[in-house]
Amino acid sequence: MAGRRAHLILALACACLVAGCRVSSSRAQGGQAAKTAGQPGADAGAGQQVSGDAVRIGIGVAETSNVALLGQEEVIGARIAEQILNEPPDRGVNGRPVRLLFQDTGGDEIGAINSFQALINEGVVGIVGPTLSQQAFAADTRADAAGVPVLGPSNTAKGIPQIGKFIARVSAGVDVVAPLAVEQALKLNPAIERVAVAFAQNDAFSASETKIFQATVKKKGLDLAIVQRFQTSDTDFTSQVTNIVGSRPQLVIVSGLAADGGNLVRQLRELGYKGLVIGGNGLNTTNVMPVCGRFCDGILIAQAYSPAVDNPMNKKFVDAYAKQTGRQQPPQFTAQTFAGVQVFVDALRRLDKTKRLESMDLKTLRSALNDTVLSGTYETPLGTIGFDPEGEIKQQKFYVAQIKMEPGGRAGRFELLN
Ligand code: 1QQ
Repeated sequence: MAGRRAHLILALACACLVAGCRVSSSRAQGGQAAKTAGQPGADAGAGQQVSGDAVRIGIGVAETSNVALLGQEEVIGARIAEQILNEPPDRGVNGRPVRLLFQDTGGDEIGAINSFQALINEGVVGIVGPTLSQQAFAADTRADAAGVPVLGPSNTAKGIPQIGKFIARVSAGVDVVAPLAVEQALKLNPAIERVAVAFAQNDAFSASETKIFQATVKKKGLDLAIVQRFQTSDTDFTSQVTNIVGSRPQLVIVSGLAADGGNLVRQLRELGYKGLVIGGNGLNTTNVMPVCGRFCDGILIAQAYSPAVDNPMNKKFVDAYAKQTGRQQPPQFTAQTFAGVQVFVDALRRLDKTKRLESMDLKTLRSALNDTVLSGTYETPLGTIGFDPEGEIKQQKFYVAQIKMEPGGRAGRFELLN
């Protein structure tokens, strides 16, 4: 025991020398600090000892910018996970506390790259992030090159797990989720024949999701009447909604992010469109409600999470979410980010039982953690999940929700239809 303690003290001293002893910080040094610290290379973490103190996991999501409409829900999920996973009986990783380091990516690729770089330089064992696929295609390659495992909490575009060996996701891809919304729309209105589609052409997720929507429309034998493009920075959709209404659709499908997508739906309704609307994953937040107000009512959105999932971890998660926010139903992005942190912590617990964490240098630990993550099965708020060898999530159940706005159009909720 004394020998082990001496080993821990030595390990902690080494970690302090290398990492500047910033274990007590919950916010990594980003921006300029990350740039001057240099880009982590393939030998990142080599020879760097894992300290006997907290295990650090990085959270690199959009806390600011328009994308924070989505990213803020992820921060809440991560914080709830940190709290629950540090409780008895497991108290973090078999008694060693788990500490999350947050790094705001903002809404673009540069922000995501800098934030990932900062987290890697701070010595995190793995990263949950970024918010957008558009950011993941840029930042994940850096983490992969440095041998740092990444779990994408909300990266649903085609090709994310294939970025590299260290990249996996807890966010099911557009190919499995998006078609469910079309099927639900056809249940609500079997007379649908003509469909209009709009998508943000400057966003990787939206471009990927619309391909799936368009293929589904054709597969169902429907008429793809018109395809309209926009930018996530657009606020005026007059030309697109005029063209859409002119094509006389009975269903409009929007793939964009919350601000642009919400505005497009509002302008579409203002122009008099009365048919069904499907919103893609970028509209999958109650933060879209202040954007489209009463016009959000009725939007169909496929879901990778249901608050009704019946397992002990989801019950704890839903309770903690209600206590922290006063709201009853955690949103999908909150649940997925919780699941990302949980997967890392569950995998670390298993790994630590076969090979003590402090016996490995950081590079070895990151690599062993990646292998352990991919080989496990996890009871999460998303249900039972696992991964294929490429890091694609294996998840059993998906859902479709419809937005119900209150009469004043100020507040609303997602009502699950299945
Ligand atoms: C992606 C997404 C976003 C809309 C989630 C926030 O699914 O970028 O892949």
